[in-house]
Amino acid sequence: MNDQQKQLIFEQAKQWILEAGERIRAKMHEPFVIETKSTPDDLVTEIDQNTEQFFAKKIRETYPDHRVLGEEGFGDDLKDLDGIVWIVDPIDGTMNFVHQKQNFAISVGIYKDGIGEIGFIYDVMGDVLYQSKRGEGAYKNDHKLSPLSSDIVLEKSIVGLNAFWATENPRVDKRGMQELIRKVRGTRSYGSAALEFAYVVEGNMDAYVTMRLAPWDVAAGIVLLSEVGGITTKADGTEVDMLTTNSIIASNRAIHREIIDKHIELKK
Ligand code: 2AM
Ligand code: CA
Ligand code: CA
Repeated sequence: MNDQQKQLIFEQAKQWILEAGERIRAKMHEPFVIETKSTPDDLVTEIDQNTEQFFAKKIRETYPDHRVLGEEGFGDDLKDLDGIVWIVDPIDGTMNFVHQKQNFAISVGIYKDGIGEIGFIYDVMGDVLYQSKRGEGAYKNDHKLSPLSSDIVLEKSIVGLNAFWATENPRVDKRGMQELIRKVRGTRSYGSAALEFAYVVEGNMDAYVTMRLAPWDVAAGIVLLSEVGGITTKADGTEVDMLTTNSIIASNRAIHREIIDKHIELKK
């Protein structure tokens, strides 16, 4: 992908994302079918499915050699990340979409040979598009975001985390998480991993800590965050694997190591 091709793909993706957002806003106040997936709280609506189909169709028609990794199963069954792969979450924050009709996002990351080249997170109801190309910075709509401050300590940080991880759970020791909650200035939980990433990118939060996310939850956010000097790893500090689920610490570099070393004790 040379710079010109990257720019064309970027502009095309942006157009589809804005169009998909428009379609979601138009349909969301009419009745829609809600189903559950793995658990009674794991929701999917026909709008999630229609939106992913919209992207899969556009991508396949326009770029037959690109592949799609999507949450709702309309993409390809990927065994590797060779070539150009669009990693799409049509609605991130479906529970918010159903219950609140806000605080959900479209997340699109475009990777080449496993490297994140383009990242978009679109806050559909806020009409805010976070956008980035690798090496060219991150933007909130047309406003270029500043590099994250290096002058920050955990005691004065705001950290995004789901309260579930501070209760007894199979993945992480709850006491470490409780100490983290007590140490930081404040915690937040927005219910959309993509938006939590976006808030770290714009410096509204200093870290986002969670124990289980899928590739489509993080693909765009990782690209955006690295463009402001932030870092995303698994909760043990190792590299995120974009073909499977991961624990995630997405954070300002100044506090990343301290969160991992002092507060995260993974089980098994
Ligand atoms: P979703 O709305 O696309 O399902 C909620 O805290 C965040 O976690 C949302 O971004 C949600 O994405 C994601 N999420 C919910 N269930 C998940 C699961 N079983 N595995 C990975 N991510 C999940
Ligand atoms: Ca998601
Ligand atoms: Ca989703």
